[in-house]
Amino acid sequence: MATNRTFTMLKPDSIEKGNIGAILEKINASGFRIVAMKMTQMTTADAEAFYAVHNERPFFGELVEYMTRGPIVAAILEKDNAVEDFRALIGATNPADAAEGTLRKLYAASMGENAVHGSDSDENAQIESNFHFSGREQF
Ligand code: FUP
Repeated sequence: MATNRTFTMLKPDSIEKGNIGAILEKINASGFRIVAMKMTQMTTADAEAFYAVHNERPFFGELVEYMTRGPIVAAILEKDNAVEDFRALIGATNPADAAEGTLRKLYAASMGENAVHGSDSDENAQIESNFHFSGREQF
């Protein structure tokens, strides 16, 4: 059964370009409620663990370097059908393939620096939320 929560990160390029406000506005305007949010910086070990599923891929080193080079904004979002609807809002992994109006079409420079993360399943939404929000921060 689909849950009503997903997890997102505004990636370092979004923070560097000053796009936090614009992206959060789109997220809110699309009907998502922010239930937890923080700015943080991932360590190399954090990024390697978060993206462990990709650790055999040729782009893994660049992905870890990118995700650790500056702060990110991590958030838990709530909406009916959150995972699927948020994936639709962010658009394809490669911004060149992303639909008009999607966050990656609007704000991402390339597949390697694609502005926003969105969980791809309810199970991963829970795992990723727990990864970034634990203890007193658990919502
Ligand atoms: P997505 O679910 O759309 O964020 O994409 P993936 O989980 O497949 O990939 C995670 C991240 O790895 C992407 F955001 C960008 C990076 N990546 C590449 O740099 N090259 C690729 O070929 C695939 C992914």
